[in-house]
Amino acid sequence: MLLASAIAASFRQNFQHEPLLVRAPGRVNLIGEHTDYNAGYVLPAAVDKEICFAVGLNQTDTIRLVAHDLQKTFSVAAANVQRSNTPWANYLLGVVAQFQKRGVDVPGFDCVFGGTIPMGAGMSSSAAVECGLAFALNTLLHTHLDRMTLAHMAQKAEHEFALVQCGLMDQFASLFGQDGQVVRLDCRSLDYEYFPFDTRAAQVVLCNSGVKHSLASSEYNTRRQECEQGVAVLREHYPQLQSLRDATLAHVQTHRAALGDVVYRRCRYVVDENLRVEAACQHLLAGDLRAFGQQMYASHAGLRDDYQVSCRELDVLVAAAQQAPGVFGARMMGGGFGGCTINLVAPDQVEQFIAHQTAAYQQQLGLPLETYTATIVAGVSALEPVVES
Ligand code: GAF
Repeated sequence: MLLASAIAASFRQNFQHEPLLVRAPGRVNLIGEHTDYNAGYVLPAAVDKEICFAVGLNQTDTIRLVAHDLQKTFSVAAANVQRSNTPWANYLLGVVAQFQKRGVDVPGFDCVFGGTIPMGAGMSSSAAVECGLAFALNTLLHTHLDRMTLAHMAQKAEHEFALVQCGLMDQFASLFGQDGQVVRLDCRSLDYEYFPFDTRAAQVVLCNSGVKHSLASSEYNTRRQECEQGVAVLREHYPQLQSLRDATLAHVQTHRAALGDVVYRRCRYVVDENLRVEAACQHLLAGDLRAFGQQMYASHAGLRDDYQVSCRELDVLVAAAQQAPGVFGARMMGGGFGGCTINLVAPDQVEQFIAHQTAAYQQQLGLPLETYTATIVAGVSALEPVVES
């Protein structure tokens, strides 16, 4: 509530009226990486690193935004919302544009936002920003859009204003998270299923490499194109194949030469990773965290060797985790090229694990390590008004 109080206070100070308060969580992903835009499976959860919003209509034609953490402001006429040169504002403007595209007349509003999701850590701070504002506007403008529609609008905002051709996972996780549950999403049918995650058996610990490579978004878009190339080649032989979700290992191996080495590897990774999500969910249901963890290590190897989105720092952290006490599994998480590793650790070994990882990172790369123990929480919600004392 401390964060919400600070954001509410900043709103009142800047704008002298009462806001709606909304919280939007970041996410972890246990397994199923780069599968969402291939119509495959993902297994994310919303976590207790959040962005808090204070938003209120201001009876003018102007949208006024305050990035609390950056101490920056931005304003624009509501009738003139377009992609700007201010990256942080684009996530919000992109959401406004989606409402406008649906024919909603968005009036002037004020918004202060800030939070605890580390930037560039692969925990989807951008999706939380998009989803939080989408939820707030949906409430204030009485547009009654359902959460799946809001998730798609937030994803489109990312495509059109941040220029990253992301899948739906991050926005879905931020909006559909449930306390203590991970959720498997079928990114084609949009069916989803919650699985209880027993924190007495394992804790989710994130190791932040502190690395954010500038090529992350360009390489992300390239991976997406490579997958599409793979689909185009395979479809010549299997006309019913819509996406890599429909491909089998036999398909990609049979047409390896036509795919070419790079695209072949990308396809192989996606096919394997979808199988791993299925297997991992069975292990989770059976309470077999060791077997679940083996799928995580295999996922990391695929991301490193076939999909080629890892980096030295992430590889060092995963290799160190394999030697650490009490670890069931570890892998890089999110788009790649930096950010966090996700680790499943026996609760009574978390302290030793963190000490082990910190020492290994320092010894091998001379770098400091930030770690977070994540709690799985509910998705985006409104908060009770914070009364000033
Ligand atoms: C990023 C994207 F935003 C997601 O849609 C997903 O593709 C992920 O990278 C990789 O699994 O977080």
